[in-house]
Amino acid sequence: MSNQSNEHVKAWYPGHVQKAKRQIRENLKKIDIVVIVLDARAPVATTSFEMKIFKDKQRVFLLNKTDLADSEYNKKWACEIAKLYPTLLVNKDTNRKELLTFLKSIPTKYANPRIAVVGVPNVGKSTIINKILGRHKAKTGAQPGITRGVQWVNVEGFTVLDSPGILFSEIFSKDIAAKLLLIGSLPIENVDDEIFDYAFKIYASAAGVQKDIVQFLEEYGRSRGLLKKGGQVDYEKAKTLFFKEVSEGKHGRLTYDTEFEKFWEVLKNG
Ligand SMILES: Nc1nc2c(ncn2[C@@H]2O[C@H](COP(=O)(O)OP(=O)(O)OP(=O)(O)O)[C@@H](O)[C@H]2O)c(=O)[nH]1
Ligand SMILES: [Mg+2]
Repeated sequence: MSNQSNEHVKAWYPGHVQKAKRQIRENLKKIDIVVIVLDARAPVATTSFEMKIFKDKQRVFLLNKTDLADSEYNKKWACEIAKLYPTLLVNKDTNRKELLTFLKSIPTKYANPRIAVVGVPNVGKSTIINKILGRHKAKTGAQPGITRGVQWVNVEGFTVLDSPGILFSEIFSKDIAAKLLLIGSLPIENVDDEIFDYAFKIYASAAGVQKDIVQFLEEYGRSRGLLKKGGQVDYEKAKTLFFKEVSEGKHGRLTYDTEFEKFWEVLKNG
């Protein structure tokens, strides 16, 4: 297959995801600061979306789900991205004060900057927005939305868009698709076996697993009792459960993207 293809990824994202992508475009003019949420396990794959729409905005990065990624790589990635952009390592347990202090430190010419949180599916955007909003939950005291269903909320010196911009690439490489699968950003039912095999290799290499996917799922399926009537392993069930568990960090803290130059390349070309 070509390196720029989604032929192995079917169906594509559902309507609400398409809608969120549209909303961010409609609100673009109003946004001063774009908070781009990446998954710390795959900072390159999660940067793979149309970044150029934000080219004249102040961009900052949150490397989220650090609890699921390799701690040494977390530090390395934060240092790398911080060379050009304000960057913070976060996870679901990061306290609100730390997050707000970071947001307040962002250079901006606006007195009350308008902030939007964006990223590919499932990187933790809603969790982060809720943390920023704190008790200022959407609706109470909110200004009317620019777009129906979207509201700007005043929070301690910022105006925050209360729903995330979901972005995704229309076209991406097999490598990126596999990594998005490993972190739970691409629905399992949407990818074909070639991506599963490729994703397993990436996982195995990061985790130091020597087996191939067939051997591995055979043992895994048996150990979980995922068997068919005749007693053979139910390969489909084993595969689905295994990749779900990997994406939830149940098979170790692993970082799949380890090449810094690729990040800058994707950012430049996106
Ligand atoms: N382990 C871990 N899980 C997290 C973290 N942040 C979010 N999650 C979990 O990841 C899942 C997705 O989080 P959301 O905040 O809904 O992510 P989202 O980007 O808004 O997802 P979409 O709206 O579907 O695009 C949820 O199950 C969260 O509980 C984190 O830092 N660590
Ligand atoms: Mg969400």
